[in-house]
Amino acid sequence: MKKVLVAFMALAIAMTASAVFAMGTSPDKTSASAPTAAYPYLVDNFENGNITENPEWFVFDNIVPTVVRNTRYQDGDQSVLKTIGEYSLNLKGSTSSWYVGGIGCVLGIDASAYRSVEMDIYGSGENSGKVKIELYDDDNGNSEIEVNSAWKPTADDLFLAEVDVNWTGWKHVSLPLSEFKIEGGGNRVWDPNFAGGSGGLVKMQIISVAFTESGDVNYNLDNIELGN
Ligand SMILES: [Ca+2]
Ligand SMILES: [Ca+2]
Ligand SMILES: [Ca+2]
Ligand SMILES: [Ca+2]
Repeated sequence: MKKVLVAFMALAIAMTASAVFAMGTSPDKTSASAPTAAYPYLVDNFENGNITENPEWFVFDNIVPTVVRNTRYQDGDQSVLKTIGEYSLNLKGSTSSWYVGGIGCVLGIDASAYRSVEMDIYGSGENSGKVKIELYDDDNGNSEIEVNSAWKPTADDLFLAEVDVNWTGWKHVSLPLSEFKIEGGGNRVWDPNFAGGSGGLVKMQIISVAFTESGDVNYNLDNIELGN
């Protein structure tokens, strides 16, 4: 029995060592791709004026995403106003059953170094909407997220945070990953690296839900980033 335990511990140590080694040698291609970001990884600042490239966002259900000029959105935190550039993303939609719809993008990055999701949100008042941030961490090494009929991952982790947008104007929101809720059927550990053929942080989704069963959402997003 003792021998088995020792062998197991040796294996565990070897696995830990190889994981550390894999992390240490993984290429850091993320810092170069975010030249103007205040945080290490820029997902989107919408300055290219569209949601179809860098990154390409997919849209589902009843949310209407529109890249808009920020000249119409000047209220709120003045320090945020200095960072939003020319464009942001307006998300608008209606529902009769809470959920409106969402947007998402494929990332496929080793996100191990990041500790937070950062974004600027422009609220349109007390009932702007509930924003759900979803991060999908591949755990079965196939760079894909297999889901069940309730859209929950069956072999990978889903990390989830929510923000109630109940204000007017711009506000910076910082969401520590340590406070994200874990769902799905992965290993329940934030390990979005390329070990074992994993696709790392495979995708991000941003879902809109109304504050009332029958109602609208209306808010803007800008400078969506991963922070450390
Ligand atoms: Ca912008
Ligand atoms: Ca993983
Ligand atoms: Ca997977
Ligand atoms: Ca995981």
